[in-house]
Amino acid sequence: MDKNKKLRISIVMGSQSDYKTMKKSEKILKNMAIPFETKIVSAHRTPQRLFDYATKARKNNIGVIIAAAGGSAHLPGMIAALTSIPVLGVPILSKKLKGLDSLLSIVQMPKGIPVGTLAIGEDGAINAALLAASILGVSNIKIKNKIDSYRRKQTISVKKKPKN
Ligand code: RP5
Repeated sequence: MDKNKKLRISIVMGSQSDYKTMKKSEKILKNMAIPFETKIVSAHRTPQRLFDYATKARKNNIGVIIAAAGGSAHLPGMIAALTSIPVLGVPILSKKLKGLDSLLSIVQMPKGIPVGTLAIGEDGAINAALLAASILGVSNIKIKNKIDSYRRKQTISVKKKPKN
């Protein structure tokens, strides 16, 4: 890692088909002008790409990894096994089991190699981006301020009474 360079967030997903969900992570980070990259890396279809990606992530100034996968979703856990950069897992809404398979695969990591797991689908993608930004915000005041501002706007947007 180059100490003079700002840390980026890496969004990685198992398939092109995950991108419609993971665009939601990108949107949050774009709106906050937080630097990120987006990649497709499949744990079972491109294992060598997975190894290269995870082992070079720190050198590539990645501060947090958002890893999305569906079905037997081993991508986040495999990345976490290869790097100590924090990994946030997003379970993709799968066709057959509605993402329950993805959720359980990601959340049930055995002790020793943690993966922070978010909600299934788009809510998870949005929250993963917000959480990744919050993590970088611990040591980056500009990012912390962006998160605070996002929350203030969200609070203001909630009406006191429901509309008819
Ligand atoms: C996983 O298999 C991917 O993360 C994706 O959610 C799921 C289905 O992949 P495709 O068949 O759409 O490529 O590896």
